[in-house]
Amino acid sequence: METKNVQETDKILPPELLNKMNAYWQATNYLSVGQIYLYDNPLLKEPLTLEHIKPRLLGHWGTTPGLNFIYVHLNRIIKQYDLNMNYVTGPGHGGPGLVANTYLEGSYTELYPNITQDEQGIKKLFKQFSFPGGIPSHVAPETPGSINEGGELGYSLVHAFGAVFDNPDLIAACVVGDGEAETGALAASWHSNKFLNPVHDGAVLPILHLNGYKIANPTIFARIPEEELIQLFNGYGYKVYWVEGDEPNDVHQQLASALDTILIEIKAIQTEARTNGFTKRPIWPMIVFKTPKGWTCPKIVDGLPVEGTWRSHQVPLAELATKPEHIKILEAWMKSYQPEKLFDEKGKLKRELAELAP
Ligand SMILES: Cc1ncc(C[n+]2csc(CCOP(=O)(O)OP(=O)(O)O)c2C)c(N)n1
Repeated sequence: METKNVQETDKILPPELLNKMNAYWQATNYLSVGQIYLYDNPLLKEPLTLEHIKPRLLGHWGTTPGLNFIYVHLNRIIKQYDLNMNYVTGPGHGGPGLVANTYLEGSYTELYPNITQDEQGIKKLFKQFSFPGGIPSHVAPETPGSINEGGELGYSLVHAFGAVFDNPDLIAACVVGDGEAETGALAASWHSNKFLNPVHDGAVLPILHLNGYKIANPTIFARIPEEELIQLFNGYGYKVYWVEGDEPNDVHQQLASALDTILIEIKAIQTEARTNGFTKRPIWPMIVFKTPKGWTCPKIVDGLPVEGTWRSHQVPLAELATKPEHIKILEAWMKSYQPEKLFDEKGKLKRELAELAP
């Protein structure tokens, strides 16, 4: 069977880099939660109260920590290997994550100078999200670097292939939601690899985000046996790298290891075809990224599981106005990312973390 399990591979991230990448992920998660909920008190310097919270909550948390996790890893390989890479987001409803990343890397402030890299800027970043006169809850044209708007699921993979045709140096990393994968358009798009010529086209790296749920229902890919899923992708012409877990450091090592191996494989496919000619369609690598939906949000609220379930899809704590005890849960959730270790006293991302972005 064409699969490679990376769970037992060597730990390739040195401890210092691992810690920084995890902190960067926490910063993106902090800013994502803040965008969904906060109207004021952006760095939680005061105890959180209802006045600091938006009256109408709208956004999608569930997909966001996974998108953020992948983003920090792509940042590493772009920097380390000087790659020409773009990030295609199938779950475009994970808008807070993409906005958080473009803010932390500086492009947001470059385009919108009023959203400064300090506490005031973070406050505005939070307030504008899904707010009258502000920005949409999905990745949208106004998100820096965004080429097309999310909203209708199903077109990520075909766009990723379209981006690399006749673009030999580009790698399009494409996150596909397991719910999105059930749309007709996406289900057909796996076959786009049949049209890819490794001599004059670039490469697509599909990353199936297997977080188990589509809004309130389980996904088919999460309910069939793993072996069957791997065989399905083998049949589509892919070699599957399986990355799975809920312990961040372990998943960081797995994903880093998979990405390093995959880059070598892509390079080898391209070098072979570009040296000796395109004689046989290659088997391209892809990743299955199996992590909990809503990863790092409260595990249980009012006795019901939230992290790792469909309850985390949109706004995990949606009744803050009527349940004051939930405000404490939200505060503890946001503080679990330790914002004081991520941002300096003025609210700027610490330099050693900012250096991670390309
Ligand atoms: C074509 C289409 N059908 C339905 C929806 C409504 N919708 C928004 S998010 C979502 C679930 C997506 O699940 P998945 O792709 O697995 O993303 P994630 O679980 O990571 O949020 C659905 C069905 C949509 N946006 N587009």
